Amino acid sequence: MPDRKTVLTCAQPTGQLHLGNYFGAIRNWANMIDDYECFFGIVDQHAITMPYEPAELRKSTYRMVAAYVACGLDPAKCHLFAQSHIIGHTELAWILGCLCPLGQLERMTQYKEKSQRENAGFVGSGLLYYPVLMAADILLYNADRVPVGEDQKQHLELCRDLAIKFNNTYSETFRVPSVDIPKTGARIRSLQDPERKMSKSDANQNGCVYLLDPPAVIRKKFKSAVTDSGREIVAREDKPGISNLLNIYSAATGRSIEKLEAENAGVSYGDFKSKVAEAVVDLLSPIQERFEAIVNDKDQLNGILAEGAKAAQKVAFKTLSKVHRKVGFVERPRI
Ligand code: ATP
Ligand code: LTN
Repeated sequence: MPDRKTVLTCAQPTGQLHLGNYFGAIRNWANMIDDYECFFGIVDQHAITMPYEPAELRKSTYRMVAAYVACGLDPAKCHLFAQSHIIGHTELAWILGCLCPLGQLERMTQYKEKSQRENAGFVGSGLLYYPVLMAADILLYNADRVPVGEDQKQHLELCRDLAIKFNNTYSETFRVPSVDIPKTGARIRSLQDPERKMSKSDANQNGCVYLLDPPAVIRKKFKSAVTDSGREIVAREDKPGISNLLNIYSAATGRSIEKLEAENAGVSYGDFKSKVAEAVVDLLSPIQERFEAIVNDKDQLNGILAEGAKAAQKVAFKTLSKVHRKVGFVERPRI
């Protein structure tokens, strides 16, 4: 279908996916694969901007492909690719970087945070250049929609600035992507501290439910979830714990919060937490089964990445040769 609009989004192959990632991002992406030409990049080149273990990166990349497929990103309907497989991301980043004011990169929140967090005192230039590479990821595919979380807003704005600057400096080349931050979509909070978002970097790991947690661990985490004073099961501002549990219950079952409130009137907090845990176990079981069935099948995972790379490279080469022409590079010889 050539006239379908393009969706592109990427994630770093670091850490394990959790319920927040699933409800807030991956499940929404899975809902787009029938209507859009979707490219989902696993950005391994971004992942080396912070200290890391090569063997771990390789393993995480494969696990991420397996997890995405298990979560419904059907490789027959979308393109899953590894950033490092595609010629064009770093090439375009170089060109965009030559248009990007240094000061704008130095002012990026993520750069400031991560460069200060770096305890060894070493800050690689890649960390500063990260947002330019991200702009290249997006512009290379002329994406119509780039679904990202709120934390990526500043990076997306830089991408827009660079697209506009390129178009003005040379001539109309890039589609300027809109900032596409879903307002809806469950914002899942930590089970231990519902004032904060569920996050893999949470100091209290009991607050974070991973997609691959065994049922016993999921039940334990929900059992120890903090609730609020009182006994009512209602979503209300002064009841952040119960509101979060209702939110998770609703996201896991597809039933509305109102319906769940009505159904659970009079149920004790303890029993309610067990019900939510069971709903999450039921939701995650088939995902975990699909993950286990594929994660050790290297041939299949490599095949998925090869298919993704083929589709992505086709688009990338097209954009890259156009960009090379516009900036005045001479025609590439056939070699
Ligand atoms: P970190 O633990 O380092 O903060 P993270 O767990 O927030 O990372 P990211 O890799 O930054 O995960 O996010 C991947 C995607 O998941 C983003 O689109 C982000 O908006 C979404 N996401 C992350 N946490 C939540 C959450 N608690 N609720 C809803 N969406 C979330
Ligand atoms: N910086 C993003 C990951 C990312 C991305 C992208 C997202 C890299 N390139 C292009 C969307 C489009 C993050 O850390 N979540």
